[in-house]
Amino acid sequence: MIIFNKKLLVLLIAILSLGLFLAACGGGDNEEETGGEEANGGEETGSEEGSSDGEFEEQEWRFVTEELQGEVQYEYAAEFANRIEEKTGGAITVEPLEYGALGSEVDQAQLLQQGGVELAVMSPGFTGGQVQDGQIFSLHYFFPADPELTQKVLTESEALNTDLRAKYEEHSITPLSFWTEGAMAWTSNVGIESPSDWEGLNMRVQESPLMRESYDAYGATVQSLSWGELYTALDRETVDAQENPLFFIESASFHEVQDTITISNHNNYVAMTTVNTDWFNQRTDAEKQLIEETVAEMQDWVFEEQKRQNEAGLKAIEEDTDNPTEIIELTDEQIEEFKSVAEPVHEFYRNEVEGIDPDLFDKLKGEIEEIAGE
Ligand code: 6CS
Repeated sequence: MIIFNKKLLVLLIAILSLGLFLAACGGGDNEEETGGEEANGGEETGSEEGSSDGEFEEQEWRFVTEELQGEVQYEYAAEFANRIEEKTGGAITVEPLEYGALGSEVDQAQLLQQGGVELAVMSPGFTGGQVQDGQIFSLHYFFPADPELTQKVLTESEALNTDLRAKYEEHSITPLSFWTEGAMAWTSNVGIESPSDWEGLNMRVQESPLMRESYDAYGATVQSLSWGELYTALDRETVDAQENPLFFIESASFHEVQDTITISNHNNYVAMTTVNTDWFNQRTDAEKQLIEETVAEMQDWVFEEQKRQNEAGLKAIEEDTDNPTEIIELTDEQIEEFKSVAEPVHEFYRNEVEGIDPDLFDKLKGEIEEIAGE
């Protein structure tokens, strides 16, 4: 009797131990709850935990920018990272990367296209040779001079957010939004006040054939460079002039090696929030919605950020007595003179440049007229 009881006790202990062991190993049910590997586009997360309600798998995205910490693009990526982390309870983290971490602007664009990074802030000027229609942002006096109206066009335009987006997607780049970093100004040592002042100047441009055309019309020669090489080129006078928003002229110290800044209102700087197309298409519906909704919310945020930075940039240049810079504001008559040279380039672009979609041009022109005339 006693022997039987002992055997029973040993058996019970064995059954209990097995139960405890299975409970400790039991990951099968959890996997079903979190959606497993498949819901994460096939990526190993290294963890089964997600957001507090299990909606998002743990993952990390890399967000490369063309600017340094403190500048508009980098601060945009940092703000996007904060919002994503907060909305997903820390399940998704985003690493903002500054210019240079992964090469030049052209290298970064290629990296996004190959899926080496998930997100990038990209200036259309660096893929102008690939996505011909993206060159539309290089036309002078085409978008409204007022950055607020330009931001409205960039946010609302169907020609840009649907038609141009599709053109970029043929090259594995999905632009989720277009936004301005503010009005661009020209810097030089000669003081540009009329188109003829450009004659003989060597202008720095990005990788866009149309930028060449715009400056060629004024009589300048052009040279493509990454902005990281521009300070030295201006200092050594291998390049004579460049264009950028005021915050960037100040933070890259271009005003130190240039005598004048012309407030020309010829164009607003445009940047795009982009994602690798395949990567984005593989996201879950909840992830896509999270990204799109955050990008949409940030249109107003980035507009205020560039405004603040451009105002501070101008003030810093004016107060930099060690590096005095003459600031020339073009009069309405002077602007009309520039327009008379720049506007024929719009038609040349529409009708002559290979690979340009004239319908996209016409549609965007109509949308601009509608918004500017409101
Ligand atoms: O001039 C450029 O190329 C740089 N300018 C700005 C405002 N942002 C990044 C870009 O690479």
